[in-house]
Amino acid sequence: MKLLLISPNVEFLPDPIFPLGLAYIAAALKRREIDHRILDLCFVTDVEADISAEIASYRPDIIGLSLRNLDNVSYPQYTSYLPFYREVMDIIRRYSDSRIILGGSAFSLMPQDIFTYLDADFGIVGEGERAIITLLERIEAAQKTGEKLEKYILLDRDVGVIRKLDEYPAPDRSGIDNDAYLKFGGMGNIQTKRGCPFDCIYCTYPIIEGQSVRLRSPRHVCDEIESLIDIGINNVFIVDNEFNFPVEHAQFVCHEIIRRKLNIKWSGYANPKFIQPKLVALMRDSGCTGIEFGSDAAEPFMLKQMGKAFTLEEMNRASMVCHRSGLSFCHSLLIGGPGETMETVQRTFDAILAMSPTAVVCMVGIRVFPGTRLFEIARKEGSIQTDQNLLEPCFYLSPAIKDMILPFVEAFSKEHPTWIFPGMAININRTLQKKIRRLGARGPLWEYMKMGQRFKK
Ligand code: B12
Ligand code: SF4
Repeated sequence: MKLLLISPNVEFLPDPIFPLGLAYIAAALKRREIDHRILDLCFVTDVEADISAEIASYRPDIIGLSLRNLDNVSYPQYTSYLPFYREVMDIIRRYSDSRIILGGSAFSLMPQDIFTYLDADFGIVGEGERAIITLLERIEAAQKTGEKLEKYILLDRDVGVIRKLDEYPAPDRSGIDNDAYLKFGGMGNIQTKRGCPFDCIYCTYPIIEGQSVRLRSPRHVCDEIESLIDIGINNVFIVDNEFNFPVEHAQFVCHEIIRRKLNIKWSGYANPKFIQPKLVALMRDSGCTGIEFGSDAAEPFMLKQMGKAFTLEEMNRASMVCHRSGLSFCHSLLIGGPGETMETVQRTFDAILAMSPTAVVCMVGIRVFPGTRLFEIARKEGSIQTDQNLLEPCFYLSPAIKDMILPFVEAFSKEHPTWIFPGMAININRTLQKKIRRLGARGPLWEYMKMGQRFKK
């Protein structure tokens, strides 16, 4: 059986992102010696020509599509990627009668709706390494008996989550243009664990990866880093939901990087609650150039409303620890949650300014996803209907700030050039990104906000 894996993620902001999920699927197929190829559409100029050529030369039996993003979760400048995915599906159908499998984080968020919208044959919810093998075995068995397999979606609970991540191979990055991601995206990526046990009201990460934390051993993580260095990738984003939880795991990974003297620079997400001077020193010494706190707010009432497990004091302390150890840090904010007022916004902005971060990434309005507590709140308040199609843009924005927040942010941003507002294209756009990357700058763009300002001037 021949499988063509396609990555249709062509989003370039904040950076083009290496399709890590697809590389994990490729590794699982390779281990089973299943014939497969990868077609990454990110840097392709003529999508139809590339898809049709690949289908003509490879003649796949099955095509797998990795749907990473559903939309840009940004308000008011919202972009849905679904119409492009639909275009890709139409092109595939025009040139091939292969059956099509959907997977990826976007698919896992609203599987039934996306399955219907794209009219696929099969879908896999959740992590795909084990599930893809199960599905291919079923397809093969049906082919042998001549049974016609109906369209269906394989749920994560059908195959169970992978408890021991080390038992699965590291991502297979061959077949993907790693150099292009380093050049245009500034970094590669790596995962050291899966799952998040916290319960922030809007967050989809525990839905996608589950709530139980499953760790890779530092040995496996560092073996993978070594293989990245071998192919010239010397800067990575650690895609874990929160790198510094559990603290011991983070420490072990840093220790192993230091012990092996791996020449790698890295960045990732962190939780202010688990920031300790000893850990931050280890992070810095192992090559960390910057961390991004998923803070959302900086005001006691709103932190509670958003379901955050840390306090304003812990945010202040974490910021101080970063300053003292010379580590760049960024706070990302989500403005407009339940109960937000212009007073709470002002208090959050004032508190963040006092923490003096390297940069701030601020979203206004919160994309609502099914399965989250915010979805239930919005439904109870009547701001979304039970049968509403959530593939369409749907943002929660507290009624008390709805009419005032955008002009307020616009004015505020003029005085604060290191604050990025992606939903309003303030202090981030393709031109600025290209200029920064052209200088060979690696790592997340927010680390270069000061340089970006010089370009703007
Ligand atoms: C790290 C991260 C980032 C980093 C990436 C840094 C980097 N260099 O890698 C940054 C901050 C840059 C980022 C940016 C964005 N992100 Co982001 N990001 C994540 C995060 C936390 C992890 C993604 C990851 O790498 N996971 C690890 C890989 C291995 O998992 P995976 O891709 O899900 O793959 C598994 C399965 O899905 C499945 N699978 C994958 N492909 C396939 C294919 C087939 C055929 C099958 C069967 C299975 C399968 O198997 C894989 C292995 O188990 C996720 C949230 C999450 N926890 O998933 C959000 C997430 C993917 N991001 C999201 C979004 C929206 C964005 C942005 C659009 C936000 C913005 N406006 O800037 C941009 C888009 C950037 C781009 N060019 O694509 C959304 C996407 C869904 C949605 N809501 O649309 C997510 C899910 C978060 C959310 N808000 O819900 N992101
Ligand atoms: S925001 Fe961070 S801590 Fe909260 S649930 Fe999501 S991943 Fe977990």
